[in-house]
Amino acid sequence: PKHPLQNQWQLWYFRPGARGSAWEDNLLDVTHFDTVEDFWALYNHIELASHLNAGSDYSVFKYGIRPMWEDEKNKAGGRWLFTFNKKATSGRQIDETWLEVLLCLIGEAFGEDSDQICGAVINIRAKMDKISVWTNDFKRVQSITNIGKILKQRTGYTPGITYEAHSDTIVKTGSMAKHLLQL
Ligand code: M7G
Repeated sequence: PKHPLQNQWQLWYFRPGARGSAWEDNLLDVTHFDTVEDFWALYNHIELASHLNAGSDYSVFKYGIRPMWEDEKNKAGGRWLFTFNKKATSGRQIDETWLEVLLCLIGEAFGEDSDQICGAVINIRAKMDKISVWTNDFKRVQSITNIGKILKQRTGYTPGITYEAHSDTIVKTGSMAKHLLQL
C-alpha cells in the first residue's frame, strides 16, 4: 500500500501569460496527490523549477486553497519569502531549496503550527527567483516565527528571510512590501 500524507495537496503551474491576459487565466491546476509515492512520481515527472521559463511559477497548496491572495484561507495571511539572486545562485541550489520546502510541507514539519500552512510558491524570474511559504494568519507571530525557523534550519538557507502580509504585498510601493518579521 502507498504511504498516505496527512493532507492532500494540489500542484498549480503559472504559465507566463500572453500580454493583456488576466493573471488568473494563466494559473493552471495541474494535479493533486496525497501519498508519498504519488508525490515522488509527480516530482520526477515534471520539469525542475530552475528549467522553467522566466515568468513561470509552481505552487503547491493544500487541496481546496487556491494559490492566490483572494482565497478565503489566504486573505488574512502572509508569506515567508526567500530570495535568490540569479547571479549568485545555481539552479541546483534553488531546486534543492524548493524540494526541501515541499518536503517540509507534505511531511508536516511544523508540528502544531502545520495547520497554519496554506502552501508554497516558487517564482522563476529573470533576475531574482523567489520561494515563499504562505500561512493563513499574519497575526500569529509566534507560530509564524516557529515556521520560519524550521524552514531556515531544514533548507540551510543562510540569508535573511522576511515575512510580509499579503495585504501589504498587494499595495507594495516600489519593489518592497512592509516586513512584519525577519529571521
Ligand atoms: P508575482 O508573480 O507574485 O511576483 O506578482 P513578481 O512581481 O515577481 O512577478 C506579479 C503580479 O501577478 C502581481 O502584481 C499581480 O498582478 C499578479 N498576482 C500575483 N499573485 C500572487 C496574485 C494573486 O494572488 N491574486 C491576483 N489577483 N493577482 C496576483
